[in-house]
Amino acid sequence: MEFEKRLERYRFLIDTAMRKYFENIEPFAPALKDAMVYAAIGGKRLRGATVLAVHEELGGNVEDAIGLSIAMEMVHAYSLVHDDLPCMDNDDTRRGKPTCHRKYGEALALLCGDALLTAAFEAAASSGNLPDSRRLRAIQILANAAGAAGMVAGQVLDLGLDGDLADAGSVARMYRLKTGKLFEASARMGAVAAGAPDDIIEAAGSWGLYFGYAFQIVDDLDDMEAEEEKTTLARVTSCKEAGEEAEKSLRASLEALSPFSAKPSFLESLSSRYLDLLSGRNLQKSSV
Ligand code: GRG
Repeated sequence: MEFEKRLERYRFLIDTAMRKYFENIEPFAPALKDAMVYAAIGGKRLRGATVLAVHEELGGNVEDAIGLSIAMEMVHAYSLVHDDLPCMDNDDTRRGKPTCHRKYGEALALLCGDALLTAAFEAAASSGNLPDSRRLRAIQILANAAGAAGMVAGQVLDLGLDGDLADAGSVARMYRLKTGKLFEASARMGAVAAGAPDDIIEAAGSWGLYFGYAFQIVDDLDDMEAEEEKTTLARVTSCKEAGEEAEKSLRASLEALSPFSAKPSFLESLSSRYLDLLSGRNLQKSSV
């Protein structure tokens, strides 16, 4: 199946499973439930789709990995809600609509992020017909990548709370933690859920880290004018060098797939799409 059709199918499966999860939340605090749906429904679903695609390409059944996939998207949604708060990036819009705190107020947005983060682990632990050992390993991967060894550490560095981002190396490290780690975890979780051998799990993770790093650079290049005060690789070096760095990383992501006997076509296509974006042949990010 071609890339667009697969991504559309994964998005549908993720949105359906996510809505089902939210329908079953006890109605103790309807405003919280509303905010969670508002924050978590939408987006490109690239991380959740990566979980499903890797799982499926390694012979797994998507139904068994859907809980892990929505867990990944809930963690991502929580990170966006908190990232947008006045104490962090103080953004007014997200996914083409007012940010969660603009719509629901700061306190409820903060709690919505907390609830999405915890919901993620409930979803990961509960659904699908996976052997417990695989599920447990996937949950460990998610927790590790989301927390102090991954995304949260990256956010601390990005906010300048632990030293300067004065050189390209420190910005690159921050990008890998903040954005790369969730893509790495997505690919690893899909492989773990499918019962893949360690070299394939590592190869999938390596693709994710290279891809996620490039994804962040491309996103920053897109937002250069909108986010004038942010420290980005392009500002520490130049747009040209940042673009070259993203291209190098995308090519490395493709090479990382060599241990797979049948190349995972979804991951290959995703890397290729971003190479196209960079080369200016297809500048519409929304088309990915
Ligand atoms: C608050 C703990 C905490 C972490 C926040 C990832 C992150 C860390 C913040 C996001 C800031 C941001 C906008 C970074 C640019 C790259 C990026 C991760 C964009 C958002 O991801 P997409 O484009 O979003 O996949 P959609 O809306 O499509 O899901």
